[in-house]
Amino acid sequence: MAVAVKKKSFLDGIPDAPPDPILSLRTLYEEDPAEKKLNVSVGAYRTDEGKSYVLPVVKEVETMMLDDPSLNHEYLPVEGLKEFRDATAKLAFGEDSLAIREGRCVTVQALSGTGALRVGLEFLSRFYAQGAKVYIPEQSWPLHRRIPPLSGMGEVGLYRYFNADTKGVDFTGLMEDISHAPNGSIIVLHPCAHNPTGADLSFDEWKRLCTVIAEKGHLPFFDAAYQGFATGDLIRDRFALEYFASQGIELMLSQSYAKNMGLYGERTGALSVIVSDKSIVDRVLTQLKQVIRPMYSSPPAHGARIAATILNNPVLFDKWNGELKLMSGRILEMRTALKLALQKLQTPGSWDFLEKQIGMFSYTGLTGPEVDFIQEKYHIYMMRNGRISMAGLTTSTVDYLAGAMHDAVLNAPKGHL
Ligand code: KET
Repeated sequence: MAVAVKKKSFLDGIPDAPPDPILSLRTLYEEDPAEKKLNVSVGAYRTDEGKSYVLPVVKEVETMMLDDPSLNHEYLPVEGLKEFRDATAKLAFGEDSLAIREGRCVTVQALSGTGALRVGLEFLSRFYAQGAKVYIPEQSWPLHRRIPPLSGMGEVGLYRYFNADTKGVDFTGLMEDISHAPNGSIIVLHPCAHNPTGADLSFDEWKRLCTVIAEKGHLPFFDAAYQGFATGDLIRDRFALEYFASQGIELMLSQSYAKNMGLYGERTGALSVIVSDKSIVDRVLTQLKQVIRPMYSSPPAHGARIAATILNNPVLFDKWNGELKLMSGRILEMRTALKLALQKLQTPGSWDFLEKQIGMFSYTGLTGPEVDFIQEKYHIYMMRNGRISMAGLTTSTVDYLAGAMHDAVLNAPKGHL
């Protein structure tokens, strides 16, 4: 017999949590009974048939793994799979990276990019100068704003990033803000395929930024979620990482294999810390393990094994490169197709920028009311800041999206709310 309940639930006053600006759209899309609908919200690659995609090279490795008697389901160490940790640092900083050769780079496996950011920021909250602020671009992935306070780093500061007129990087504004931030601030940077704007710094701008960061004693924290997805070239896309590391600067890096290997749900990623002095490295590693162990104990093995196999085998690595070129190439085709479709409709505005933006997303400039209008009338789901995942678009859906955008630009309520 149940005991008599005398009081209300201790959760009685629990408020509703605000919906996630990206992930909630998937639920809305799935629940939408409309026959014609489209989801271009989350940054996940789809084939031209609109299907999610397992990279052939990943499938090949998984097939090999099935028959590999040496594999088991034991725990990985707290810091993750050694073969993966070593290879992922080289992918980011280069095979010949001085920092790696000098033993100044510490890498731990993490729960994909998000987990790496979280572990990295918790680590900084314990050991970085008290009161230092984390700066993120004014336009950024929403979790960049949320993770630092939850990790004990306080509210973030913002630096200017995007020029809405040129649809490119506001490099003057960015440099001003980074040089006015208090010395020793933590600067979150997207090394390529900036999310959501698709606007990246040029190589020359990265070099100039590196000089200012060094002069100010800032700590750059790179978030690399799209290596290989910006240009299709893993080496070109790591320019900023390789360059900063080569300048002897201390830095942090989160890496994700969600997009570039399509390992979204396998939570495959890494956190690296480059320090100036080799003698600190062991202590950094033990303290990173102290952050990880009570958080989730140890990372998942499957994705790390796949990534390690691909990264360490030249034949598989080449196949992966080819597949990255195909994926990023399809995204480029969608950019051109959307631009042409809008131009054909004579939608007001210039749409050339769609081709200039880089990576998975287009930052269309559509306003909140225009996005709402499109969602309501056309059942097309995109982020309310006007971000579209180009990877979610297909040859057969481009015209539908262009038509909806055209209608919205002409007929949606004006304003920015
Ligand atoms: N950093 C950036 C810049 C990023 O866009 C994402 C994911 C991540 C990190 C984290 O990815 P992870 O799956 O933890 O490795 N962005 C897409 C998905 C998401 O929001 O979770 C997105 O912007 O749609």
